[in-house]
Amino acid sequence: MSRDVRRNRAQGFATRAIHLGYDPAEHDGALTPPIYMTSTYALESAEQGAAIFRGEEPGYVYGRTKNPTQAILEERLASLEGAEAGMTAASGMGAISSVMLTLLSPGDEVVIDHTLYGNTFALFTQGLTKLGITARPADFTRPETLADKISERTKVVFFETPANPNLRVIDIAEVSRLAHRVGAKVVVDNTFATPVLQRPIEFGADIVVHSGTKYLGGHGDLLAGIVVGSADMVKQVRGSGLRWMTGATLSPFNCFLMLRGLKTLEVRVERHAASALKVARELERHPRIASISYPGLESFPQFDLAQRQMAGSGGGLISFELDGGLETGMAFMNHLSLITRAVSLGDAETLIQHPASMTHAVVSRDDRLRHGISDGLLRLSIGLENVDDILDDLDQALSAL
Ligand code: 4LM
Repeated sequence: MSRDVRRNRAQGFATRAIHLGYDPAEHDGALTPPIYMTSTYALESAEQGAAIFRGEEPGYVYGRTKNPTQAILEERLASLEGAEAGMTAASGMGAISSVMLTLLSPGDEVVIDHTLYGNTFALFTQGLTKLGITARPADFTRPETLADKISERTKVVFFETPANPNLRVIDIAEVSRLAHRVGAKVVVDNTFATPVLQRPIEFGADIVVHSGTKYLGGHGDLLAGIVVGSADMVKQVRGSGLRWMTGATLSPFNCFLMLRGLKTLEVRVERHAASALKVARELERHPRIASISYPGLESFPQFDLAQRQMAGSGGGLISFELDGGLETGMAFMNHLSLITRAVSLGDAETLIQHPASMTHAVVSRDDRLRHGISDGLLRLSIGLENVDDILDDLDQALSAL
């Protein structure tokens, strides 16, 4: 197959997720991309090595910044997100911190949505503050309140949509418009929606990050992070953030696992979302459910925005609270048998976790309550099992209360 076919960005999402960036003819016909398990590269001559180091010749010199298995994955991910270029990292936190350490300097300000994955919130409010960078949390679901927070000192505006763990949805186009008025870079964490449902760059974002540990890997067997954006931006993040600030490189073996996961990303996400909608509708009807948040339910406060921004889908996650709050929630989790008590999400297995004591334990109780993360909130990541079995397990655990 010719190289051009392997670089055809006009092809459909699933086709690119399987083929883009790889030509078997360049690898002895191997159908699956080889894992280049090497830390360093033999240079043809001292002069050639120096030229590659200077950036005057293409080529590989050392595995912390570049590897051929990584390069296939990065090109594929960039295409799926509609970006010019991509970079992989050792974890979602490695990706986010590589970006922030590239873009920010002492004295700069970051405006962040107040609902973020717990450790991301900690990076901004406890980590980067040590370097003289100020984080200003705001409620991004009400963009009109952002005018007070965004100023000439704002270099980055960061949010997740849907947000972890309560699935609030943020208007990417509107927030990007406000941020760009002061020249701030808009960085969106697209972990929950995946590029199957939402491509933030199409709505005006500058950089998209992911925890590739979740849907992109999809099988609960790897940690990974992703950064995509303009070629120039990704070059900067690779050349400083990744190369000499974090060193958070993704191993070639995990690149192979993620390339394998990507082949089924579209069918998996469609199935996760179809099952999640069924489960959300059932839970919403149940008398023991005090509140439920699922972007695909008509009762979701930002239903119209979610439909518009997420290709008419609600995604694969549901958050809810039982009557009786925390105590009932804990008992319910312990009654489950098929559904696994575990943090993380986007795996084949349906997972349930308690944000206040698990993913968001690093956030103070005051902050959590202010951000709509109540003590009793539970987060369910709908897996790929038969949906009737997921429903049966939820039903028996609710009946046992
Ligand atoms: C969890 N999340 O929620 P690594 N961005 C988002 C995330 O949900 C996460 C990360 C970044 C969970 C982990 C235990 C929206 C993580 C961080 O875990 O560093 O790949 O990604 O259950």
